Amino acid sequence: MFSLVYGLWKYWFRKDEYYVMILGLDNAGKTTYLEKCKQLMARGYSGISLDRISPTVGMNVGRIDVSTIRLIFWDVGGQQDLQTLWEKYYTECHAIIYVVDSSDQARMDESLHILERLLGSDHLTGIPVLVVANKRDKESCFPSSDLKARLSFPSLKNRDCLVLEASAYKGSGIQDGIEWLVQCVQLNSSARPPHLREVS
Ligand code: G3D
Ligand code: MG
Repeated sequence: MFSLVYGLWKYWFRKDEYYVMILGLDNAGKTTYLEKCKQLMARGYSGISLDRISPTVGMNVGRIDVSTIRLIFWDVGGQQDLQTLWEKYYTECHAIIYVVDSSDQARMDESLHILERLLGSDHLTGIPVLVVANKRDKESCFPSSDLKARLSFPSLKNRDCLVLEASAYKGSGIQDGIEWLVQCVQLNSSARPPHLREVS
């Protein structure tokens, strides 16, 4: 009897874990985005001042519970020498958040080229991608319609993709994106099943 009740308890309280990579060029706002996500959506997390975030060396990990599922975020540094690390995580990840600095027209080509190349990986076939047009609070932004118009490359076909304007700094456009992502990873779970985290 005890083992039956214990088994049910574990079943009810287990969480499906999905891994989400936060990628993009250095300075796009990835770490600020992750920090703001946690501040807005992680229960009991008070957070740090966004002005204290320094360039990422290696990787930051964050965690958010949304109803019965847990999202584990990997914010991997975007500097050129760190981009080679990204592919080590492709086989494990369930979704990608790709952050673009929409106030940096000069690096838009470079950013989109990298997005196209990474989505061309066989290990990421069908994986949903949320493209975050970040820093919308800045006056010097290019319109996100420019970005959308350029997102027509073949590796974006046959996957869920959403372009969303956001300001990681102000916190706008963050929750909508995460809620969309939650739906996508669940819909895609037969192709890429979650990891099950049992309560011990
Ligand atoms: P990264 O992790 O992609 O390398 P960071 O980027 O999160 O470290 O952010 C790089 C810089 O962009 C930081 O400024 C950060 O405050 C700023 N930033 C991030 N998101 C936004 C945003 O939505 N709006 C504005 N205005 N700035 C943002 P510093 O000055 O510390 O380099
Ligand atoms: Mg960073």
